[in-house]
Amino acid sequence: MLDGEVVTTGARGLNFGALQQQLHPVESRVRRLVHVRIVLHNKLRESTAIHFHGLLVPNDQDGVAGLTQPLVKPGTDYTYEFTVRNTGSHMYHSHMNGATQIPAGLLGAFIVEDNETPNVTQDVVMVVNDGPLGYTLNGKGFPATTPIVAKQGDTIRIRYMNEGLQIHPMHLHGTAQRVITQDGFPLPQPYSADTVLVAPGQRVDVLVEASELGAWAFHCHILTHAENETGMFGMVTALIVQ
Ligand SMILES: [Cu+2]
Repeated sequence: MLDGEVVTTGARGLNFGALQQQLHPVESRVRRLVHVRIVLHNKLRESTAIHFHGLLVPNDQDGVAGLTQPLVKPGTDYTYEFTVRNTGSHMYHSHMNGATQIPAGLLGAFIVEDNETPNVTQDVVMVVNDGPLGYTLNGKGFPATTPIVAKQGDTIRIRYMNEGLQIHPMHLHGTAQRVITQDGFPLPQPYSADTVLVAPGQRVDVLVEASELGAWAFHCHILTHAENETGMFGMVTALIVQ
């Protein structure tokens, strides 16, 4: 387990959380053509770097330690600077010892708003992850996960982001999920499904109409990530329609 922290701060409300305090993703929302400057302060006991996953950046800002930049050593700082060019649901995460650092929480959502965003009542990021914290949704396993609470008739956008090492088919009971974008690209033909597969590195955006009253189970359907002999755990939450 990592026991340090990475804190970065930048313009436009970008705040990357301290690892120990914030093992849930921090969300940053910006618009296209905004210029961002992000300073990584490495307070870990090992080297790190930040990759902006899905964003179009100059090569030397791509954050790949050992290829596009030196490792950011413990106790040192590193500054990233680029203009945000493409819209969509993107992510940022470590690109150094990633299989350990990313499941431990060195990650977040980096959402670039688009002018054609569908009108929704709620816009929810759901980071799915697996690693030292177990099987998690936004850094928590059931029953500590946060349910989505909606009023009947609401439309909810859910932005799945898989930061883990395994695939996770996310199954919602009671109503369909309308798949509208993948990896920030609008689908030419949106489609409906009740189980949406999210592979490592992928972002998949869906719209859900809260049409049916009740507390609906919402979980990964690889059931070893969700249920055992004592009940539900891990990648389980609920959609509560009131
Ligand atoms: Cu799963």
